[in-house]
Amino acid sequence: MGNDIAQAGFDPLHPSTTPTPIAPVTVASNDSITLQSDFNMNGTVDDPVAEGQQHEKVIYSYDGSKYEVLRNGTPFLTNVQSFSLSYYIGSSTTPTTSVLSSQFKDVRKVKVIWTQSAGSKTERQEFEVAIKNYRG
Ligand SMILES: [Ca+2]
Repeated sequence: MGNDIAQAGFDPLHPSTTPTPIAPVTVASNDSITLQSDFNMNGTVDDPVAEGQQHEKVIYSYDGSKYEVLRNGTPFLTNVQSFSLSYYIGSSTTPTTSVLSSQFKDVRKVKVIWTQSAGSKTERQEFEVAIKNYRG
């Protein structure tokens, strides 16, 4: 998941801000994120991709009723008791869970927190990932 976030916005055919490069993030909510890139370097985000190619659109979402985090519809984490995403916008040093669509291009870093249970144990994971292809 960290790699998917870090690589989002990979778009070597659009190195400057004109024409507009591919936005790394197109959905940024508290329990779901959609990332996109141009890994096969054909200038567009392919969804679906050809067989054997890396997904260019990646969606992580939390299904609380099943305690699962899905990656493109396939279970990625199970026994997940809580899952939350928050976002650093532009130069802000405080993450927010409320991102306007006009701010998606300004998502600079993503904070991920989840708790997972196994028997009587609960494990908490927390990390932040910078979007390496952030262009603001
Ligand atoms: Ca592509």
